[in-house]
Amino acid sequence: MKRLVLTLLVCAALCSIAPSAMADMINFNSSTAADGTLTTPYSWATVDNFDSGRPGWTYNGGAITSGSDAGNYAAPYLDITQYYTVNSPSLKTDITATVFFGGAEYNYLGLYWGSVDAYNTIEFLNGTDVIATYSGSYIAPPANGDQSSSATNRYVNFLNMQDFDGIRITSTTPAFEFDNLAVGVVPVPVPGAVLLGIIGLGIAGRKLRKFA
Ligand SMILES: [Ca+2]
Ligand SMILES: [Ca+2]
Repeated sequence: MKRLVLTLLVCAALCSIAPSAMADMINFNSSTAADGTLTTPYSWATVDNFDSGRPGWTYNGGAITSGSDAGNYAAPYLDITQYYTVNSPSLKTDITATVFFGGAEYNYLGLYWGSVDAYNTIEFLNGTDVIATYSGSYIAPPANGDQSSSATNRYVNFLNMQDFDGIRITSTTPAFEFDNLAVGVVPVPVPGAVLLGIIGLGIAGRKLRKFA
């Protein structure tokens, strides 16, 4: 009985850790979309592929394009579909663009980030507050903008972020290109399932000790 009480206390402590208190996490996992591009591996995320069935978010400052134009924009590696570009002079885009996700708050963002450059930056916004900033050189050092390297053309996932409702994309030199922008809320484990798992481990441990 003492052991069960202890187990319940441990579970209560674990279950009380809010996702927002966890350190943010970045990974480069991806799946392949029907159009052949790298996209989010998470089925619970909503994706804008800049081609069809778009979610209707609010974009300002950049432009949708496809293909490449030297010195202005370059398609993410092997991406023959439409994507979004920021600071591409021939398209008259701004140095900075914003995306707002319809008023909802999320803690996950993913994007197929093409030709990552040291001068590319993503800021996570909540209203007018900047809650996190990541540079290209942090994500894919040395972030030299190589247009065909898998190191500088990768799907990037930001998980368990502080809640955000928009992002600001900056590229002080051409350009910041991305496709398959995704947002979502990271699912949290169901406390009951966690409790059952811990109790199950305890029972299994007792059985193993009996045979030891
Ligand atoms: Ca696309
Ligand atoms: Ca680039």
